[in-house]
This record gives sequence, structure tokens and C-alpha cells, in this order.
Amino acid sequence: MRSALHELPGCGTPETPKPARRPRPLSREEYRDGILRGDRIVLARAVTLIESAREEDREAAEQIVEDCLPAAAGDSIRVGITGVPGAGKSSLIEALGGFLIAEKKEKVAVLAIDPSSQISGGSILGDKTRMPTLAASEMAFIRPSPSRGMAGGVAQRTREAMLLCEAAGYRNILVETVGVGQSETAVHEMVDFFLLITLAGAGDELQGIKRGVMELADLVAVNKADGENGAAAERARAEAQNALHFFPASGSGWMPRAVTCSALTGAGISDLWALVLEYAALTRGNGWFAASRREQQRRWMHEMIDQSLQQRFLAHGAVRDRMEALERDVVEGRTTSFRAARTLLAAYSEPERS
Ligand SMILES: Nc1nc2c(ncn2[C@@H]2O[C@H](COP(=O)(O)OP(=O)(O)OP(=O)(O)O)[C@@H](O)[C@H]2O)c(=O)[nH]1
Ligand SMILES: [Mg+2]
Repeated sequence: MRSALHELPGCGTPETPKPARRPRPLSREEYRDGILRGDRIVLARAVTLIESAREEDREAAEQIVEDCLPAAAGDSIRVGITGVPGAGKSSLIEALGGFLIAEKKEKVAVLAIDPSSQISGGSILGDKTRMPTLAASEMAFIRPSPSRGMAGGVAQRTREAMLLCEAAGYRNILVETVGVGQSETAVHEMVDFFLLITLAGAGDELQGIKRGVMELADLVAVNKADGENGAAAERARAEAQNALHFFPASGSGWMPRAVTCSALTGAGISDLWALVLEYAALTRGNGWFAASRREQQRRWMHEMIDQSLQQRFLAHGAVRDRMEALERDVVEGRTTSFRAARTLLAAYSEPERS
């Protein structure tokens, strides 16, 4: 399968040469082989294909994912990282990624997800300048959020990118949520371990931490525990640990923990990772790890179906013709939402005009 590619500027890995012209299209086998041998340029191009809005790219991307799936072994650990803007997510990923590369000699893939973003130019630069060590390391693959489509679509693309990274030998997958309030659940549903980064001195409300997000966390890290902030961070940690006790146990057998850390000095980073590994060992041992990945896959399937049905519905000629008028009728009280929905669903079952 050959397909013309569009490389997004700035989206490649660090060593990706700025293409003066469009790169030669790769065959399906070249994609598979390149990814399996861990070639970051091929990986970056495959992810670009995944993110493409073009129908033929979509098909090619799905084939690549399928080809690579057997190699996306289950020994990876997927960590979702969330927290309010400025909490230090990118800085922590830089510190943690640096630690994994230097101390553990392990490769790190960093994916970002921002379902709300319309344009991605800014965040690419932002993420890369916040992660200078990773951006310069051959052991790291950094990819900003795909920006097109609705929330579900973006999550789907990030999941596919994650599978390709695993096939390329990345055992540590870090997924940063960008944008507030919408992506936490989407990220939680694609990772094994969910890390919430908070700050001392800001109330929960100020930090925009909804109870729901805290409840999803396997680990709360109070970041910026450095300089004069140390004592306040420790108090915030104790409070968070206390709050975590009130949530019902998740069934994983894991008791969510609260720690302090500093992405700036690196303090607490290795302890934080030790907890991630402790979690992985516990849940791999008791079957939770594999079971929750299976459950995630089941939900992804339904999500794909929902999305695809909705797209087809909205693209159907008879639905498109009547949608606007019916919306207006509902808003202006001429019909009920129930009746309008039924009318549109009935229109959907009419055969498509050619
Ligand atoms: N003192 C101190 N500053 C930190 C620490 N971690 C991050 N910062 C600073 O906090 C600011 C925000 O850090 P980021 O890593 O960009 O935070 P983020 O959560 O990724 O932010 P968004 O991507 O905008 O949501 C930057 O100026 C960092 O230098 C830390 O551990 N200690
Ligand atoms: Mg960031």
C-alpha cells in the first residue's frame, strides 16, 4: 500500500531532517519493518499517517497498526499524567524520562493528548522546549497531540500511536493530558497507571481538581517540593493521602499513594517510578493489569462503533438536508427534541440518493 504523505512541520523526532520536498512514500512492509526495528523517522511518519484526515491514509494507517500489533507486546507500562496547567506535567516527564534513559537505559515515548485543541502549532514547541533532554535523546520519541476531530477521534489516534510506539520497542509510554477538564477520562481509559500532579498552596478548587479526577489517580504527586516550598508540599501530600483513603478501593488491590517530588531538582523522581513499578508488579501478579487492558479494548471497540455510526449518520444526505431546519424547530419550540430526533433517525434509514 502506497500513499502520499504530508509531514507536519515540527512533528517529527529530533533527527528528522526538514524535508525540502515530500519524502518518498513507504510501502506497507517498509512501515512495518522500520517500526519493528525502532526507526524513529518511520515511526513518526506512521503516526503522521494515523493523524491524517484523508480516507486513503486512514486505511493505510489501520493496516500498519494491524501489521505491528503482534509486536506491541504486553510488557510495556502506560502512564497517564494529568494536572492543571503549570503543575509541571511536561517538566516531570522530562525529569522522569531523563531518569529512565540514564538510570534504567530504557526508551521512553511521550504522547500528548488534547481533545479540545483546534490547532497544535503552539503546544508542539511548548512541549519540546520543556523537554530539552528528551527532545535531544535518541532514546526518546515525543509526539504532540493530534489536533483534528472530536474528543473520541483524538483519543483513538493517540491509542494507535501508542501501539506503534510499543511495536517500536518503547516499553515506557507517558501520556500527558493537555487542556483542562475533558481529557482525564479519555487518558485514564488508555493507560495502566494514572498519575495526578498537584501543587501545594492551591486549594483543590483552585487547582480545578474535581473529585472525579482524584478518584481516578493511582498516585498523587505534589510537585515543586523544592526550596521554601518543601514543608507546604509535605502538608499537601499528607492531606492528599488522607483524601485518597476515602475513595472506594478499585479492585486492583492497589492503595493509591501520595508523594512529593520536584521536577526541577529531580527529588522524589526515582521513588515515584518505584511506585509505578510496584503497581505494575502487583497488578500483573493478580491479573488486574491484563484484565483492565482487555476491558479497555472492549470499550475502544464500542467507542469506534459509536463514532463511526455518528459520522455516517451526520454524512447521510437526508439527515444533512433536514438537520438545520429541525434544530431550529427544536430551539424555537415548534417541535420537541424527541420528535425531531425520531424524524432524523427515520431519515437516516431512507436509502442514500446517489
Ligand atoms: N520550582 C519548580 N518549578 C517547576 C517544577 N516543575 C515545573 N516547574 C515550573 O513550572 C512551570 C510549568 O511547568 P510545565 O512543566 O510546563 O507544566 P505543565 O503542567 O506541563 O503545563 P501545561 O503543559 O501548560 O499544562 C515551568 O515554569 C516550570 O519550570 C518544580 O518541580 N519546581
Ligand atoms: Mg505541558
